Amino acid sequence: MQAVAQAQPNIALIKYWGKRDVDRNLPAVDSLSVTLDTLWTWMSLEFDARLEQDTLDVNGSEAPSMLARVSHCLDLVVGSGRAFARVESSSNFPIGAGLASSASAFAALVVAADKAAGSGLETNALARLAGAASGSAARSLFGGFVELTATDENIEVREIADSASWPLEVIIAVTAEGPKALGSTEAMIRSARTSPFYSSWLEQQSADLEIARQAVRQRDFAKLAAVAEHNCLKMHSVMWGSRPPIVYWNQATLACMETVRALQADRLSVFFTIDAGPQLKAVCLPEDAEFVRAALEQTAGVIRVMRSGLGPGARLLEQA
Ligand code: 2P0
Repeated sequence: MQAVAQAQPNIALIKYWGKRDVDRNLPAVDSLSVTLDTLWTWMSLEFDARLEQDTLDVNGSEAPSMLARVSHCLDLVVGSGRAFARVESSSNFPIGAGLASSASAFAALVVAADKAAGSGLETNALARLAGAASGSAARSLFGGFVELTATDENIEVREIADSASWPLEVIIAVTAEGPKALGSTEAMIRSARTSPFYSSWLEQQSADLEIARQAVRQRDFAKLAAVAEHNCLKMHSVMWGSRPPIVYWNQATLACMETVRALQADRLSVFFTIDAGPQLKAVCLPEDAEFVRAALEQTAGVIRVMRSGLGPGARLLEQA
């Protein structure tokens, strides 16, 4: 009745933005991501018949605002007639700030719940349950390069290349540490309702995804860089065109983009991507990673940088 799991966040190179079914949280578009290794969330879970309700601790403090989402996810994995659970999570990176903390949290949660309840679900079934809680969490069930495809019925998630087969590095420039003002779910719904660019976003996604898939297959860094930056800026254009506008960037985000442009002019193999928050993620080849890290660290407004390789999907941890 007890289990501990670990999962890492993932960074989308071809982005998920928009929902085809808000109630079931089914993405409107397919996406492609890389799973990280040095950033993690640990999730410890125990079902206990003596509890009168679920309890949730995040990094050592009670987190009542997130409890309903966690309880709903447990109902989906185990069934609503389950015993209540004591859930404790800890992460070694900021939560709610555009660093995909919900992805690693819900991926770890479904793995721990499945084990503690003895459900024995397959990875794709767990990915679907994690995705119902947070769309991007489905991708953190898998490692390396991960593709998520969505239909009106469901999602399919698969690893298209493992982390060792193309060991890219990701440098994360943290430019603000507080939680973001507008959550992704609300922002996606607003984009779909009000952005004049939303329909073209939907139309072009499969073409972007095909180019990215080929780039991964061919280990073609320049090709991946071009399509990933294009897809990222297109997603943010959809947000900027929404009413009221959704702008997650700050001055330091733009300064980091200029740093990446300067590194590219110096022929380093690096590109940027930015999610629903002000942090910039630079993806690069391992031989350039230290230069990229140092340049971003020296960029005006950067609070700190984190460096990660690519890693495995969510998994159980041995218990002490
Ligand atoms: C992604 N993002 O593909 C995109 C790019 C942010 C920008 O998935 O509404 O927490 O809970 O399904 O997964 C962040 O949103 O959204 C996200 P919900 P989620 O990584």
